Amino acid sequence: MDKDFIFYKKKGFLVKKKLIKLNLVQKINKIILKEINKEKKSKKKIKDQGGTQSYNNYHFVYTSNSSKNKEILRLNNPQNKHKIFYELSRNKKIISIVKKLLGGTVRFHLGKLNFKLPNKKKGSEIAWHQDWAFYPHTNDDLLTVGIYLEDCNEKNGPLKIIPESHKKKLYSHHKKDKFFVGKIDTKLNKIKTKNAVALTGSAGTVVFFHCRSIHGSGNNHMNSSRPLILFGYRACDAWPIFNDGNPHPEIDFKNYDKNIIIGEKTIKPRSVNVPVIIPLPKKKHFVSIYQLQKN
Ligand SMILES: O=C(O)CCC(=O)C(=O)O
Repeated sequence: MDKDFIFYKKKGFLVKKKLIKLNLVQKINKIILKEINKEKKSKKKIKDQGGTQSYNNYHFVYTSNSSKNKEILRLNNPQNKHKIFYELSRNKKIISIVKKLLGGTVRFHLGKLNFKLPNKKKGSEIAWHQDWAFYPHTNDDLLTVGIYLEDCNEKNGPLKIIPESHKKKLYSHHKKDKFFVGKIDTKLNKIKTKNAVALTGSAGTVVFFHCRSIHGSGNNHMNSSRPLILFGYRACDAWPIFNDGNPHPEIDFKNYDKNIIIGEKTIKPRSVNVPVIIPLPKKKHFVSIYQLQKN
């Protein structure tokens, strides 16, 4: 059997160093710089945005709604913003690995570009969580791909993952069993976070992790941001049982199927005995994990 597949199944993650060529990464970084400068100069009033994803739906997430000292934390749905991101989300090298890890079919699920600003610009820590808690499906053949656009070492706030945690339970992401807060109380649950592995790598390194792997990231102690593109993929027969704001069959069936990259349309979900906790109620509508986890 393929060694990447064996490693991923055992550990719940996989790192492929320099999978994306540096000249493509540099091209992407130039586009990001241009888009960010344009956005920062724009006089448009910032307001919380959410909702479902249509083809040209994307938005920037800011540290604050006020026009003073605001910094961009994230670009949501970069694949809808510029074709370079769309093409990256369909990159052959990435998709061939995703196909292998998901068992043969691939449907695009979600995209985001997290900047992880330096500490002094209020860059955010991401608390320990399992992505599965945010979007339960009928089976757990879902994964996230992370693409580093700059070199990332221990000091830049790399993604950290607890090996083999994808095989264990789904932890509560609710606060005192009341509101969904999108993070695990690791002390209460006696989770050994010191066993976490930092997924570091130079620009162009691509990491893959299972939707049930416990992960998070710390502060960025360097002076520049740590841009990381995250793309989510799911097997074609993994049916969302909750509308997470990404392409959803009950919202736009055609768009849901347009996101198939490898495989056939189906209305026959594969149901597996997976742990599910519905991520509701929420105290209010949060536009990003940053606000949600602060709650
Ligand atoms: O940007 C990061 O370091 C991690 C982000 C993450 O886990 C998420 O957005 O769900």
